[in-house]
Amino acid sequence: MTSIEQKDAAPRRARLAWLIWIVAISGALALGWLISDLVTPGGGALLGRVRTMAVPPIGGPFSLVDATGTPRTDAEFRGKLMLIYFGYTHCPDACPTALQDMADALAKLGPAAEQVAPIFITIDPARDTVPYLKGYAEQFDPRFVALTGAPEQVAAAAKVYRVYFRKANNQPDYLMDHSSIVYLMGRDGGFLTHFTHETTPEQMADALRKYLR
Ligand SMILES: [Cu+2]
Repeated sequence: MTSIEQKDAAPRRARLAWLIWIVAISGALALGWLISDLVTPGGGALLGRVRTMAVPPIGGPFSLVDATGTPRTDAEFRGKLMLIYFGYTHCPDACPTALQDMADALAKLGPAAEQVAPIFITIDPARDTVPYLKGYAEQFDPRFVALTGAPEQVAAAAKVYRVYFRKANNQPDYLMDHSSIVYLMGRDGGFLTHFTHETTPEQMADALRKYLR
């Protein structure tokens, strides 16, 4: 060790001690802030901000075509609850089950079901053209609005609902891999809750009743 390095050692130790001190103080302040935020009635502003950042909104605009060939957008459903499912008509299992559950839930609501718009959006527009779509969702409930569109329109709708879909293979009678979630959207179009295959029609109806007038 040279004499110059020895001279530097003492100030360096002092700087290090100072740095540790600053880090410790900052950490304590941050922890105090977080704790005071957490004990704030209603959850705390910081926690709310973190939650908002972690969960971007589900849903948004779509511009599609129904089974009669009429253009339809999300905007026309304002004032109603939207019960939305993305699937495809050739689906052997998940889609028929989900659509039947939705229909059964609506049936349990009786006349109040008119406040709910059940919507089926295909993620297989290549096969689910307007004429093909006609009659499919109606089998489950005649109130179903079945929607298709150009591949880009369908992809855009699926994207805002964060629905994953992909061709499972390249056979002529291919299957689609897709997320299978029933979304309940509010009268303002905002996300309220979602249902999975674990949800029974009774549970779905109970959840819907909370938002009925
Ligand atoms: Cu399916």
